[in-house]
Amino acid sequence: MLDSLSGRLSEIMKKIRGWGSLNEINVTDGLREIKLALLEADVNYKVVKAFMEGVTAEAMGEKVLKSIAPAQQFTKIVYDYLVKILGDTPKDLNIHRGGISVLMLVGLQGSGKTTSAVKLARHIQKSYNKKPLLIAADIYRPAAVKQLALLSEKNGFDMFEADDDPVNICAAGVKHAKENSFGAVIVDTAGRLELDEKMMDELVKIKRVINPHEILLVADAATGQAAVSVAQGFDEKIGVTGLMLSRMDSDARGGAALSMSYITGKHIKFIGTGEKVADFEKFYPSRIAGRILGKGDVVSLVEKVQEDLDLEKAKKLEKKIKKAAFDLNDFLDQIKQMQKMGPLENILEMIPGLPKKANMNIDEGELKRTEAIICSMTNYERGHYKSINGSRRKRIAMGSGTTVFDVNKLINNFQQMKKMIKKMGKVGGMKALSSLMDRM
Ligand SMILES: Nc1nc2c(ncn2[C@@H]2O[C@H](COP(=O)(O)OP(=O)(O)OP(=O)(O)O)[C@@H](O)[C@H]2O)c(=O)[nH]1
Ligand SMILES: [Mg+2]
Repeated sequence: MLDSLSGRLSEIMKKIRGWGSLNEINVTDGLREIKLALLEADVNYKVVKAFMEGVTAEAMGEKVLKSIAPAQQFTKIVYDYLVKILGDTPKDLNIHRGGISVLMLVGLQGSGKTTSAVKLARHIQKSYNKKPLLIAADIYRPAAVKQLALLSEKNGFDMFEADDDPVNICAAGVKHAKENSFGAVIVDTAGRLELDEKMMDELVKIKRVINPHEILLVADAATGQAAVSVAQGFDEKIGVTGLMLSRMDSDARGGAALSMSYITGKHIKFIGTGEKVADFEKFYPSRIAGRILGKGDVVSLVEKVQEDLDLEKAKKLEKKIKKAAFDLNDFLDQIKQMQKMGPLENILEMIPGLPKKANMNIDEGELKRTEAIICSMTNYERGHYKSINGSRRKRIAMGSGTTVFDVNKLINNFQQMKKMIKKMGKVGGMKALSSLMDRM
Protein backbone atom coordinates (compact mmCIF):
# COMPACT_ATOMS: atom_id res chain seq x y z
CA MET A 1 0.00 0.00 0.00
CA LEU A 2 1.42 3.36 -1.08
CA ASP A 3 4.77 1.61 -1.25
CA SER A 4 6.49 3.50 -4.01
CA LEU A 5 5.51 6.93 -2.70
CA SER A 6 6.39 5.96 0.83
CA GLY A 7 9.75 4.57 -0.34
CA ARG A 8 10.62 7.76 -2.18
CA LEU A 9 9.46 10.17 0.50
CA SER A 10 11.03 8.37 3.41
CA GLU A 11 14.36 8.33 1.54
CA ILE A 12 14.12 12.07 0.96
CA MET A 13 13.16 12.78 4.56
CA LYS A 14 15.99 10.60 5.82
CA LYS A 15 18.42 12.53 3.70
CA ILE A 16 17.10 15.83 5.03
CA ARG A 17 17.37 14.62 8.61
CA GLY A 18 20.99 13.84 7.89
CA TRP A 19 21.78 17.45 7.06
CA GLY A 20 23.23 19.20 10.05
CA SER A 21 21.72 22.53 9.21
CA LEU A 22 19.07 23.77 6.87
CA ASN A 23 19.41 26.73 4.59
CA GLU A 24 17.39 28.12 1.74
CA ILE A 25 19.45 26.23 -0.82
CA ASN A 26 19.20 22.75 0.62
CA VAL A 27 15.57 23.22 1.63
CA THR A 28 14.76 24.23 -1.95
CA ASP A 29 16.47 21.06 -3.15
CA GLY A 30 14.58 18.92 -0.68
CA LEU A 31 11.28 20.49 -1.64
CA ARG A 32 11.94 19.93 -5.33
CA GLU A 33 12.51 16.24 -4.68
CA ILE A 34 9.31 15.99 -2.67
CA LYS A 35 7.38 17.66 -5.47
CA LEU A 36 8.73 15.20 -8.03
CA ALA A 37 7.88 12.26 -5.81
CA LEU A 38 4.29 13.48 -5.44
CA LEU A 39 3.87 14.06 -9.17
CA GLU A 40 5.30 10.63 -9.95
CA ALA A 41 2.83 9.14 -7.49
CA ASP A 42 0.06 10.58 -9.69
CA VAL A 43 -1.08 13.09 -7.09
CA ASN A 44 -3.38 15.71 -8.61
CA TYR A 45 -1.42 18.81 -9.69
CA LYS A 46 -3.75 21.11 -7.72
CA VAL A 47 -2.99 19.15 -4.58
CA VAL A 48 0.75 19.21 -5.28
CA LYS A 49 0.59 22.96 -5.83
CA ALA A 50 -1.26 23.67 -2.60
CA PHE A 51 1.00 21.32 -0.68
CA MET A 52 4.21 22.87 -2.02
CA GLU A 53 3.04 26.42 -1.38
CA GLY A 54 2.10 25.67 2.19
CA VAL A 55 5.22 23.72 3.05
CA THR A 56 7.59 26.17 1.36
CA ALA A 57 6.16 29.20 3.13
CA GLU A 58 6.54 27.57 6.51
CA ALA A 59 9.82 25.77 5.99
CA MET A 60 11.64 28.86 4.76
CA GLY A 61 10.80 30.86 7.84
CA GLU A 62 13.44 31.98 10.34
CA LYS A 63 11.71 29.92 12.97
CA VAL A 64 12.63 26.70 11.20
CA LEU A 65 15.99 27.46 9.65
CA LYS A 66 17.39 28.89 12.88
CA SER A 67 15.80 26.41 15.26
CA ILE A 68 17.64 23.84 17.30
CA ALA A 69 16.35 20.90 15.33
CA PRO A 70 15.57 22.27 11.86
CA ALA A 71 15.36 18.91 10.11
CA GLN A 72 12.87 17.65 12.66
CA GLN A 73 10.83 20.80 12.31
CA PHE A 74 10.90 20.38 8.55
CA THR A 75 9.69 16.79 8.89
CA LYS A 76 6.87 18.01 11.08
CA ILE A 77 5.79 20.64 8.56
CA VAL A 78 5.72 18.09 5.72
CA TYR A 79 3.82 15.68 7.93
CA ASP A 80 1.28 18.30 9.00
CA TYR A 81 0.53 19.28 5.41
CA LEU A 82 0.16 15.66 4.38
CA VAL A 83 -2.34 15.14 7.17
CA LYS A 84 -4.18 18.26 6.06
CA ILE A 85 -4.55 17.18 2.43
CA LEU A 86 -5.61 13.70 3.53
CA GLY A 87 -8.56 15.25 5.35
CA ASP A 88 -7.17 16.28 8.74
CA THR A 89 -9.33 14.56 11.34
CA PRO A 90 -10.91 11.14 10.75
CA LYS A 91 -14.66 11.21 10.27
CA ASP A 92 -17.02 8.66 11.74
CA LEU A 93 -20.02 7.22 9.99
CA ASN A 94 -23.29 9.02 10.51
CA ILE A 95 -24.86 6.22 12.50
CA HIS A 96 -27.93 6.79 14.63
CA ARG A 97 -27.46 5.17 18.00
CA GLY A 98 -31.15 4.73 18.55
CA GLY A 99 -33.05 4.26 15.31
CA ILE A 100 -32.23 2.65 12.01
CA SER A 101 -29.36 3.94 9.89
CA VAL A 102 -29.60 3.80 6.13
CA LEU A 103 -26.43 3.69 4.05
CA MET A 104 -26.22 3.60 0.29
CA LEU A 105 -23.15 2.57 -1.70
CA VAL A 106 -22.59 3.96 -5.17
CA GLY A 107 -19.80 3.74 -7.71
CA LEU A 108 -18.66 2.55 -11.10
CA GLN A 109 -18.84 -1.05 -12.22
CA GLY A 110 -16.28 -3.24 -10.50
CA SER A 111 -15.19 -0.51 -8.11
CA GLY A 112 -15.76 -2.77 -5.12
CA LYS A 113 -19.29 -1.83 -3.97
CA THR A 114 -20.55 -5.32 -3.18
CA THR A 115 -17.40 -6.35 -1.32
CA SER A 116 -17.36 -3.02 0.55
CA ALA A 117 -21.05 -3.40 1.47
CA VAL A 118 -20.27 -6.62 3.33
CA LYS A 119 -17.13 -5.14 4.90
CA LEU A 120 -19.19 -2.21 6.08
CA ALA A 121 -21.89 -4.53 7.48
CA ARG A 122 -19.23 -6.25 9.55
CA HIS A 123 -17.86 -2.93 10.75
CA ILE A 124 -21.29 -1.66 11.77
CA GLN A 125 -22.10 -4.83 13.63
CA LYS A 126 -18.76 -4.84 15.44
CA SER A 127 -18.40 -1.14 16.19
CA TYR A 128 -21.99 -0.06 16.72
CA ASN A 129 -23.54 -3.35 17.76
CA LYS A 130 -26.28 -2.95 15.18
CA LYS A 131 -27.73 -5.77 13.13
CA PRO A 132 -27.24 -4.94 9.44
CA LEU A 133 -29.49 -5.79 6.52
CA LEU A 134 -27.98 -5.82 3.05
CA ILE A 135 -30.24 -4.83 0.16
CA ALA A 136 -29.51 -6.22 -3.29
CA ALA A 137 -30.41 -3.36 -5.62
CA ASP A 138 -28.34 -4.45 -8.61
CA ILE A 139 -30.78 -6.29 -10.86
CA TYR A 140 -28.81 -5.66 -14.03
CA ARG A 141 -25.68 -7.77 -13.77
CA PRO A 142 -26.83 -11.41 -13.94
CA ALA A 143 -24.86 -12.78 -10.98
CA ALA A 144 -24.96 -9.63 -8.83
CA VAL A 145 -27.69 -10.68 -6.39
CA LYS A 146 -26.15 -14.13 -6.04
CA GLN A 147 -22.74 -12.63 -5.29
CA LEU A 148 -24.16 -10.51 -2.47
CA ALA A 149 -26.24 -13.44 -1.20
CA LEU A 150 -23.17 -15.70 -1.00
CA LEU A 151 -21.03 -13.08 0.71
CA SER A 152 -23.79 -12.23 3.18
CA GLU A 153 -24.44 -15.83 4.06
CA LYS A 154 -20.76 -16.60 4.47
CA ASN A 155 -20.48 -13.79 6.99
CA GLY A 156 -23.76 -14.40 8.76
CA PHE A 157 -25.70 -11.35 7.52
CA ASP A 158 -29.27 -11.14 6.25
CA MET A 159 -29.94 -9.99 2.71
CA PHE A 160 -33.10 -8.56 1.17
CA GLU A 161 -34.01 -9.25 -2.45
CA ALA A 162 -37.18 -8.87 -4.51
CA ASP A 163 -38.36 -9.30 -8.07
CA ASP A 164 -38.96 -5.65 -8.76
CA ASP A 165 -37.22 -2.49 -9.97
CA PRO A 166 -34.35 -1.10 -7.84
CA VAL A 167 -36.33 1.83 -6.39
CA ASN A 168 -39.13 -0.42 -5.17
CA ILE A 169 -36.66 -3.01 -3.88
CA CYS A 170 -34.94 -0.36 -1.77
CA ALA A 171 -38.20 1.00 -0.37
CA ALA A 172 -39.41 -2.49 0.51
CA GLY A 173 -36.02 -3.40 1.97
CA VAL A 174 -35.96 -0.43 4.34
CA LYS A 175 -39.55 -1.22 5.38
CA HIS A 176 -38.56 -4.83 6.02
CA ALA A 177 -35.59 -3.68 8.13
CA LYS A 178 -37.80 -1.41 10.23
CA GLU A 179 -40.38 -4.11 10.83
CA ASN A 180 -37.79 -6.70 11.76
CA SER A 181 -35.65 -4.69 14.18
CA PHE A 182 -32.54 -4.32 12.08
CA GLY A 183 -30.25 -1.49 13.17
CA ALA A 184 -28.77 -0.59 9.81
CA VAL A 185 -29.50 -0.97 6.12
CA ILE A 186 -26.78 -1.11 3.49
CA VAL A 187 -27.87 -0.74 -0.11
CA ASP A 188 -25.65 -2.32 -2.76
CA THR A 189 -26.48 -0.47 -5.97
CA ALA A 190 -25.65 -1.34 -9.56
CA GLY A 191 -22.53 0.03 -11.20
CA ARG A 192 -22.06 1.24 -14.75
CA LEU A 193 -19.00 1.43 -16.93
CA GLU A 194 -19.08 5.20 -16.85
CA LEU A 195 -21.15 8.01 -15.44
CA ASP A 196 -24.39 7.88 -17.40
CA GLU A 197 -27.65 9.76 -17.01
CA LYS A 198 -29.90 6.73 -16.60
CA MET A 199 -27.81 5.33 -13.82
CA MET A 200 -27.68 8.67 -12.02
CA ASP A 201 -31.45 9.13 -12.36
CA GLU A 202 -32.05 5.76 -10.76
CA LEU A 203 -29.71 6.61 -7.87
CA VAL A 204 -31.44 9.96 -7.34
CA LYS A 205 -34.82 8.17 -7.19
CA ILE A 206 -33.50 5.63 -4.67
CA LYS A 207 -32.06 8.46 -2.61
CA ARG A 208 -35.44 10.25 -2.54
CA VAL A 209 -37.28 7.14 -1.49
CA ILE A 210 -34.98 5.84 1.26
CA ASN A 211 -33.53 9.15 2.48
CA PRO A 212 -30.12 7.72 3.43
CA HIS A 213 -27.93 8.95 6.30
CA GLU A 214 -24.86 8.20 4.25
CA ILE A 215 -24.20 8.00 0.52
CA LEU A 216 -20.76 6.48 0.26
CA LEU A 217 -18.91 6.52 -3.01
CA VAL A 218 -16.76 3.44 -3.52
CA ALA A 219 -13.79 4.19 -5.76
CA ASP A 220 -10.98 1.95 -6.92
CA ALA A 221 -7.74 3.45 -5.62
CA ALA A 222 -5.75 1.58 -8.24
CA THR A 223 -7.31 3.74 -10.98
CA GLY A 224 -5.53 6.84 -9.65
CA GLN A 225 -6.74 10.19 -10.95
CA ALA A 226 -9.71 8.59 -12.75
CA ALA A 227 -11.10 7.73 -9.32
CA VAL A 228 -10.97 11.40 -8.37
CA SER A 229 -13.04 12.58 -11.34
CA VAL A 230 -15.52 9.76 -10.78
CA ALA A 231 -15.99 10.96 -7.22
CA GLN A 232 -16.55 14.51 -8.41
CA GLY A 233 -19.07 13.32 -10.99
CA PHE A 234 -21.10 11.34 -8.47
CA ASP A 235 -21.01 14.14 -5.96
CA GLU A 236 -22.35 16.68 -8.47
CA LYS A 237 -25.22 14.45 -9.47
CA ILE A 238 -26.36 12.85 -6.23
CA GLY A 239 -24.27 14.36 -3.44
CA VAL A 240 -22.04 11.95 -1.58
CA THR A 241 -21.38 12.11 2.16
CA GLY A 242 -18.12 10.19 2.23
CA LEU A 243 -15.64 8.14 0.27
CA MET A 244 -14.47 4.57 0.46
CA LEU A 245 -11.29 3.67 -1.37
CA SER A 246 -11.07 0.04 -2.36
CA ARG A 247 -7.94 -1.80 -3.55
CA MET A 248 -5.52 0.28 -1.53
CA ASP A 249 -3.48 -2.93 -1.39
CA SER A 250 -2.82 -2.76 -5.12
CA ASP A 251 -2.20 0.97 -5.20
CA ALA A 252 1.52 1.44 -4.81
CA ARG A 253 1.51 5.00 -6.08
CA GLY A 254 -1.09 6.64 -3.89
CA GLY A 255 -2.34 9.35 -6.25
CA ALA A 256 -6.02 8.71 -5.58
CA ALA A 257 -5.65 8.51 -1.83
CA LEU A 258 -3.70 11.75 -1.69
CA SER A 259 -5.89 13.74 -4.06
CA MET A 260 -9.40 12.52 -3.38
CA SER A 261 -10.25 14.31 -0.19
CA TYR A 262 -8.68 17.66 -1.09
CA ILE A 263 -10.24 17.81 -4.57
CA THR A 264 -13.74 16.65 -3.63
CA GLY A 265 -13.90 18.21 -0.17
CA LYS A 266 -15.29 14.89 1.12
CA HIS A 267 -13.70 12.68 3.71
CA ILE A 268 -12.26 9.28 2.95
CA LYS A 269 -13.95 7.23 5.64
CA PHE A 270 -12.67 3.73 4.91
CA ILE A 271 -10.12 1.92 2.83
CA GLY A 272 -10.26 -1.61 1.48
CA THR A 273 -6.95 -3.40 1.73
CA GLY A 274 -7.74 -6.80 0.23
CA GLU A 275 -10.47 -9.11 -1.04
CA LYS A 276 -11.36 -10.57 2.33
CA VAL A 277 -14.11 -9.06 4.45
CA ALA A 278 -11.66 -8.28 7.24
CA ASP A 279 -9.40 -6.32 4.87
CA PHE A 280 -10.98 -3.03 5.77
CA GLU A 281 -9.72 -0.09 7.81
CA LYS A 282 -11.06 3.16 9.07
CA PHE A 283 -9.15 5.96 7.39
CA TYR A 284 -6.92 7.97 9.71
CA PRO A 285 -5.15 10.82 7.87
CA SER A 286 -2.41 11.00 10.50
CA ARG A 287 -1.62 7.30 10.32
CA ILE A 288 -1.49 7.32 6.55
CA ALA A 289 0.78 10.37 6.58
CA GLY A 290 3.02 8.55 9.06
CA ARG A 291 3.13 5.48 6.85
CA ILE A 292 3.97 7.61 3.84
CA LEU A 293 6.83 9.39 5.56
CA GLY A 294 8.58 6.41 7.01
CA LYS A 295 8.74 3.64 9.47
CA GLY A 296 9.01 3.58 13.26
CA ASP A 297 6.55 6.46 13.48
CA VAL A 298 9.45 8.88 13.68
CA VAL A 299 7.06 11.55 12.59
CA SER A 300 4.69 11.20 15.52
CA LEU A 301 7.68 11.22 17.79
CA VAL A 302 8.92 14.43 16.26
CA GLU A 303 5.50 15.94 16.66
CA LYS A 304 5.24 15.06 20.31
CA VAL A 305 8.75 16.18 21.04
CA GLN A 306 8.18 19.47 19.26
CA GLU A 307 5.02 20.15 21.12
CA ASP A 308 5.88 19.09 24.58
CA LEU A 309 9.57 19.16 25.13
CA ASP A 310 11.15 22.51 25.64
CA LEU A 311 14.05 22.32 23.24
CA GLU A 312 16.06 24.99 24.96
CA LYS A 313 15.82 23.04 28.16
CA ALA A 314 16.81 19.86 26.38
CA LYS A 315 19.89 21.53 25.01
CA LYS A 316 20.91 22.75 28.44
CA LEU A 317 20.31 19.30 29.81
CA GLU A 318 22.49 17.77 27.16
CA LYS A 319 25.31 20.09 28.18
CA LYS A 320 24.83 19.12 31.80
CA ILE A 321 24.85 15.46 30.88
CA LYS A 322 28.09 15.90 29.03
CA LYS A 323 29.59 17.60 32.06
CA ALA A 324 27.96 15.01 34.35
CA ALA A 325 26.45 17.92 36.32
CA PHE A 326 23.02 16.36 36.09
CA ASP A 327 21.26 16.56 39.47
CA LEU A 328 17.99 15.41 40.99
CA ASN A 329 16.27 18.64 39.90
CA ASP A 330 17.05 17.84 36.27
CA PHE A 331 15.87 14.34 36.86
CA LEU A 332 12.55 15.65 38.16
CA ASP A 333 12.25 18.00 35.17
CA GLN A 334 12.70 15.10 32.81
CA ILE A 335 10.08 13.03 34.55
CA LYS A 336 7.60 15.90 34.30
CA GLN A 337 8.37 16.38 30.61
CA MET A 338 7.85 12.72 29.94
CA GLN A 339 4.58 12.64 31.80
CA LYS A 340 3.33 15.57 29.72
CA MET A 341 4.09 13.61 26.58
CA GLY A 342 1.61 10.88 27.47
CA PRO A 343 2.02 7.22 28.30
CA LEU A 344 5.68 6.42 28.41
CA GLU A 345 5.36 3.19 26.52
CA ASN A 346 3.87 5.01 23.55
CA ILE A 347 6.82 7.34 23.44
CA LEU A 348 9.43 4.63 23.75
CA GLU A 349 7.70 2.47 21.16
CA MET A 350 8.09 5.25 18.69
CA ILE A 351 11.84 5.43 19.02
CA PRO A 352 13.28 3.22 16.31
CA GLY A 353 15.92 0.76 17.42
CA LEU A 354 14.90 0.64 21.05
CA PRO A 355 14.50 -2.98 22.11
CA LYS A 356 10.85 -3.80 22.77
CA LYS A 357 11.70 -5.74 25.91
CA ALA A 358 13.28 -2.68 27.46
CA ASN A 359 10.08 -0.74 26.88
CA MET A 360 8.08 -3.19 28.86
CA ASN A 361 10.17 -2.55 31.95
CA ILE A 362 8.97 1.01 32.29
CA ASP A 363 6.57 1.37 35.15
CA GLU A 364 4.60 4.60 35.27
CA GLY A 365 3.66 4.07 38.89
CA GLU A 366 7.36 4.00 39.62
CA LEU A 367 7.77 7.29 37.78
CA LYS A 368 5.07 8.89 39.91
CA ARG A 369 6.71 7.56 43.08
CA THR A 370 10.04 8.92 41.94
CA GLU A 371 8.46 12.30 41.32
CA ALA A 372 6.87 12.31 44.80
CA ILE A 373 10.17 11.41 46.46
CA ILE A 374 12.17 14.13 44.70
CA CYS A 375 9.42 16.66 45.45
CA SER A 376 9.80 15.91 49.15
CA MET A 377 13.49 16.82 49.08
CA THR A 378 14.78 20.30 49.78
CA ASN A 379 16.44 22.20 47.00
CA TYR A 380 19.82 21.69 48.64
CA GLU A 381 19.27 17.95 48.80
CA ARG A 382 18.31 17.82 45.15
CA GLY A 383 21.58 19.44 44.17
CA HIS A 384 23.67 17.45 46.68
CA TYR A 385 22.34 13.94 46.81
CA LYS A 386 25.28 12.79 48.93
CA SER A 387 23.96 14.94 51.80
CA ILE A 388 20.84 12.79 52.06
CA ASN A 389 21.66 10.76 55.19
CA GLY A 390 19.56 8.28 57.17
CA SER A 391 17.35 10.77 59.05
CA ARG A 392 16.78 12.81 55.92
CA ARG A 393 15.77 9.65 54.06
CA LYS A 394 13.24 8.89 56.77
CA ARG A 395 11.77 12.41 56.51
CA ILE A 396 11.61 12.23 52.70
CA ALA A 397 9.90 8.83 52.82
CA MET A 398 7.29 10.20 55.24
CA GLY A 399 6.74 13.32 53.16
CA SER A 400 6.26 11.41 49.92
CA GLY A 401 4.14 8.60 51.29
CA THR A 402 6.79 6.05 50.39
CA THR A 403 9.24 3.94 52.38
CA VAL A 404 12.90 4.39 53.22
CA PHE A 405 13.48 1.41 50.97
CA ASP A 406 11.99 3.36 48.03
CA VAL A 407 14.13 6.40 48.81
CA ASN A 408 17.27 4.26 49.06
CA LYS A 409 16.46 2.62 45.76
CA LEU A 410 16.00 5.95 44.01
CA ILE A 411 19.23 7.37 45.34
CA ASN A 412 21.14 4.22 44.39
CA ASN A 413 19.70 4.29 40.90
CA PHE A 414 20.50 7.96 40.55
CA GLN A 415 24.07 7.31 41.64
CA GLN A 416 24.48 4.52 39.10
CA MET A 417 22.89 6.65 36.47
CA LYS A 418 25.37 9.45 37.03
CA LYS A 419 28.18 6.96 36.60
CA MET A 420 26.63 5.68 33.45
CA ILE A 421 26.13 9.16 32.07
CA LYS A 422 29.77 9.91 32.64
CA LYS A 423 30.68 6.81 30.65
CA MET A 424 28.25 7.58 27.89
CA GLY A 425 29.91 10.88 27.13
CA LYS A 426 28.50 12.16 23.88
CA VAL A 427 24.93 10.96 23.90
CA GLY A 428 21.88 13.05 23.10
CA GLY A 429 19.15 13.85 25.62
CA MET A 430 16.44 11.49 24.48
CA LYS A 431 18.71 8.48 24.14
CA ALA A 432 20.39 9.08 27.46
CA LEU A 433 17.01 9.45 29.04
CA SER A 434 15.65 6.17 27.72
CA SER A 435 18.67 4.16 28.80
CA LEU A 436 18.46 5.86 32.15
CA MET A 437 14.79 5.01 32.57
CA ASP A 438 15.70 1.45 31.76
CA ARG A 439 17.69 1.30 34.96
CA MET A 440 14.88 2.42 37.20
N1 LIG B 1 -7.39 -6.60 -3.70
C1 LIG B 1 -8.60 -6.09 -3.45
N2 LIG B 1 -9.63 -6.50 -4.18
C2 LIG B 1 -10.85 -5.98 -3.92
C3 LIG B 1 -11.05 -5.00 -2.91
N3 LIG B 1 -12.36 -4.66 -2.89
C4 LIG B 1 -12.94 -5.42 -3.86
N4 LIG B 1 -12.05 -6.22 -4.50
C5 LIG B 1 -12.26 -7.15 -5.60
O1 LIG B 1 -12.67 -6.43 -6.72
C6 LIG B 1 -13.60 -7.17 -7.52
C7 LIG B 1 -14.87 -6.36 -7.76
O2 LIG B 1 -15.49 -6.13 -6.50
P1 LIG B 1 -17.07 -5.99 -6.32
O3 LIG B 1 -17.32 -5.78 -4.90
O4 LIG B 1 -17.78 -7.11 -6.98
O5 LIG B 1 -17.31 -4.66 -7.13
P2 LIG B 1 -18.70 -3.98 -7.50
O6 LIG B 1 -18.48 -2.51 -7.50
O7 LIG B 1 -19.77 -4.49 -6.66
O8 LIG B 1 -18.89 -4.49 -8.99
P3 LIG B 1 -20.24 -4.41 -9.85
O9 LIG B 1 -21.33 -4.89 -9.00
O10 LIG B 1 -19.98 -5.30 -11.03
O11 LIG B 1 -20.40 -3.00 -10.27
C8 LIG B 1 -13.83 -8.46 -6.74
O12 LIG B 1 -13.06 -9.46 -7.29
C9 LIG B 1 -13.37 -8.13 -5.34
O13 LIG B 1 -12.90 -9.28 -4.67
C10 LIG B 1 -9.90 -4.56 -2.15
O14 LIG B 1 -9.95 -3.70 -1.25
N5 LIG B 1 -8.71 -5.14 -2.46
MG1 LIG C 1 -21.62 -5.29 -7.13
